[in-house]
Amino acid sequence: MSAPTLDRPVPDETALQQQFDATIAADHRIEPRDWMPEGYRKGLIRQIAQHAHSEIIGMQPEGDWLLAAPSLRRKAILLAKVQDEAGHGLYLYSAAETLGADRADLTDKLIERKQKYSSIFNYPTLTYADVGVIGWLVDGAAICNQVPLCRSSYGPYARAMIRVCKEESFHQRQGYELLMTMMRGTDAQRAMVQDSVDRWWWPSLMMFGPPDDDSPNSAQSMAWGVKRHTNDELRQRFVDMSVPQAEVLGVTLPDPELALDPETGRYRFGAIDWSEFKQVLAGNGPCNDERIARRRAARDDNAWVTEAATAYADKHAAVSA
Ligand code: FAQ
Repeated sequence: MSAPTLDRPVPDETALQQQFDATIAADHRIEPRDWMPEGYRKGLIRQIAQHAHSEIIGMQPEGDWLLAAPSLRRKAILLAKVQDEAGHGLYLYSAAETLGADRADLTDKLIERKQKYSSIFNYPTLTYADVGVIGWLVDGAAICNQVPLCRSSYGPYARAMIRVCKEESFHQRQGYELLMTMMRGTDAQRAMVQDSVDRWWWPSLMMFGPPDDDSPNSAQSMAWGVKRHTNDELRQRFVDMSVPQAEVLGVTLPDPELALDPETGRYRFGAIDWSEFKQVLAGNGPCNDERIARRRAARDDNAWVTEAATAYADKHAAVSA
């Protein structure tokens, strides 16, 4: 009698694909141990890496105000927010690693401009009102975009989004509270808030990505359950959410065409300048060079820390072997 074998038959690619399709159709999660099509893996690494890079580069515009915050309280709030963004970047890089990506390699691709980060972080923070407006509009847009990603089909990404969204909701409220305080202040402070809203409104709308008819990744990403809504759907949701908040704040959104459509109950808005978006993506925004240069310096100047930690870990491994 032959010995029992523990080997299980290896399913063929067609069976694996069918299993993957069935998991997606049932709205269950794909986990790192599961087979997945190469396009799904690559597409996720692309999106998660760009998201992680956005969080890390996104520390810079607000970080510029850490040494010039107007009070100890504002400094403590800002410091906590910027640290949260670093944490979000780390969860996201970890999620990308579960797909086989290497974090150092992703950082190199960012610095070599082979991978993107959100267009919004290529604009300068000129006044402290910008800190409030980033919290209100940029975190607000990020939440709108990311709450549906908590139901994304890839387990580690979806789970990371739950905590990220909770923290970003807090960021959005602190930004709005800062703006409320400034709006109750002097005429100069109110003017500062209005000027900031004027500069950040349109770039915030661009955060949602190109219009649906010019979004090469959307259809496949939605079929795989990575994205749950199109770019234009989420942009509209953000506009509908922000207009009443602007009214309560007492600021004017810089769009003369913004008007409630009584039939749909949604706000119509003016045309977005997609040529500006394309310029920023091509590396020609106001701060692209500065953002990348600072990230490059952080990698190069701190390389000795990685080397020392690696040497220490190797030494310990050798001793315990
Ligand atoms: N900026 O085909 P689609 C934050 C690229 S986190 C730059 O529509 P997709 C937190 C896109 O990658 C903000 N590039 O692409 C925070 C693609 O290029 P590729 C980041 C953009 O992926 C707050 C090409 O254009 N959030 O703010 C942008 O289906 C405050 C064609 O586009 C996320 O990443 C853009 N705005 O849809 C931190 C959320 N839009 O990759 C600090 C997750 C598009 O083929 C302070 N990501 N592109 O070379 C997503 O939901 C999606 O990736 C979209 C784009 C919606 C961004």
